[in-house]
Amino acid sequence: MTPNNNQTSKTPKQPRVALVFTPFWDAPCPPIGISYIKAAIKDFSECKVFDMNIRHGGKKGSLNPEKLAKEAPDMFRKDIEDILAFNPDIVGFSLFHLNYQTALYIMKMIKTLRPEIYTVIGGPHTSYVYEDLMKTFKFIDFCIVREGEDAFRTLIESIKSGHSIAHANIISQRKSIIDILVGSKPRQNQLVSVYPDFDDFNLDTYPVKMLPVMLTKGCSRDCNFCGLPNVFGGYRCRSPEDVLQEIKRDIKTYNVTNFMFTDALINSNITAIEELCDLIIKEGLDIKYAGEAFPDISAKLLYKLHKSGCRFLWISPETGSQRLMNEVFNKKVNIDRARETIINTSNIGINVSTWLMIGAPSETEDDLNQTIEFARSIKPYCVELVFIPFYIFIKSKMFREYKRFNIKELIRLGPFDIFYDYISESGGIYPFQKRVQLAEQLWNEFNRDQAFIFADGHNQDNKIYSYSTLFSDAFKK
Ligand code: B12
Ligand code: SF4
Repeated sequence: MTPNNNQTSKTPKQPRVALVFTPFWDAPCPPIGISYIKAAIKDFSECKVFDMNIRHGGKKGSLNPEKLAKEAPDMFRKDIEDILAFNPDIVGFSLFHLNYQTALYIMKMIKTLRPEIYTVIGGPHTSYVYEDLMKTFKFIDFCIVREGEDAFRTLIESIKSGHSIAHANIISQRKSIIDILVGSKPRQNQLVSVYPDFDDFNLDTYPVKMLPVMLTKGCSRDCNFCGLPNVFGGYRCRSPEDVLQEIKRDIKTYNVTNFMFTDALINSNITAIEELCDLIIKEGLDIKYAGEAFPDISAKLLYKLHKSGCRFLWISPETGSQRLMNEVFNKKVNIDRARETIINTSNIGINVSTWLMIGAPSETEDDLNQTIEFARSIKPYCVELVFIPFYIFIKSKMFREYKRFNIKELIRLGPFDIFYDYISESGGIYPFQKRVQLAEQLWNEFNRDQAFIFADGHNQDNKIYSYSTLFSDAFKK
């Protein structure tokens, strides 16, 4: 391993790894992804997590690329100094749609100032667009796609030893170290889990004192508009007992009683979630938690969820049109059942946020009216109704097989974006900006005093969208 320039007298026995989460992300609590990565490598590295996002106030300062180029040097100088002061051998970045631009800027600066440091990218945005990122940015040494625990360990071993170790999730521009990367080694549901490590976060600085936790990984469904099944795949469910132990650890170690389940769907495995609720109730844990649920929840499960502390659920059928649901979305939701679920959930005392998509391919005025009608029928039962302009998500079934959905052409919204506009042979609302306007109009009609979720940073009234307040309100009850 090449020693750092300013390590004059001693070379550390362990590689020093900085894990960085950059702005601007509307994060109510610490990120779980890099916390898992830290847990996976801390036995053989000196690892420190830098949550720059919270330091810069989450989404508050959201920047477009032009503003970023102008303001970044001053804005991020101190962050870069802090990362370099840690004297890392490797710096890993967690890339999401909302923060990849700042990550690229900071990585480039680090590489310019200290070329010997290895730069690594991981996270969902990496997994979706790594081909473009690796082709374009030579300052990225390694890219880790999908789950990073095993792959990042392997990479550190390789860097340490200077030998190539094959792993299907690692992509390299440093061919001298790793040239052939083959063989898949997905992380399996293990009996003894490694719990995420939150030691480097000051939990009192987050909008809600809350920790993320998860029961399942990947998604059990296969919606046509979603990239997740194709990219992350490998749906697994942890043992409810293991999740309970992690929650108890969090209560004891971090003095936290609020949790956010980061599962794609908290109720994808009914037996497991019921068992977890039973365990929480039996242990008498006084916790409150939030999550995302498939829009079909039985009365029995709702009762258990509420009794065990669930106070907030995203429940999103995506549309009010059964035709769109069946022919285009394939989320396999019955709209009437979804309405009933939302009403029952609210009535039992769990806050509901529902997200609906506007302007899917082939969407007619009649479909749109059904979605608006659906929204009206559930409005009294939702703490917010979010209208999302429809886009084609990279690597989704709709993206890969677009002709099957009567789409003539896909138009990328930005160079490294995951979202595409489309030109359809059979209707839909075009172009994308029109869908944004429509979504904003509906948002303003239906919502409380919050800026539209798609507004870039502050809107003209200096308001900003933040779902953090939804949690703090929900957890009071
Ligand atoms: C919970 C969730 C939400 C919640 C809360 C998110 C939050 N801000 O905390 C809500 C519902 C609000 C939400 C909203 C949105 N979300 Co969301 N969400 C998720 C979900 C279901 C879980 C995320 C999670 O915590 N996963 C568990 C952790 C362990 O996984 P992970 O972070 O990916 O980390 C692993 C790997 O990525 C990798 N890794 C991560 N970082 C690093 C770093 C290094 C160095 C290495 C080596 C590896 C590595 O290893 C980790 C461990 O295995 C994911 C889907 C999913 N199942 O992952 C989507 C997901 C993150 N969301 C996504 C999107 C697009 C959105 C929205 C923009 C949707 C929209 N249309 O508006 C909004 C953004 C809203 C906002 N302002 O934040 C996309 C992101 C795609 C991208 N390119 O970034 C995802 C991946 C879903 C998808 N469709 O594929 N989301
Ligand atoms: S949209 Fe949600 S339920 Fe459908 S595949 Fe994606 S993560 Fe799963």
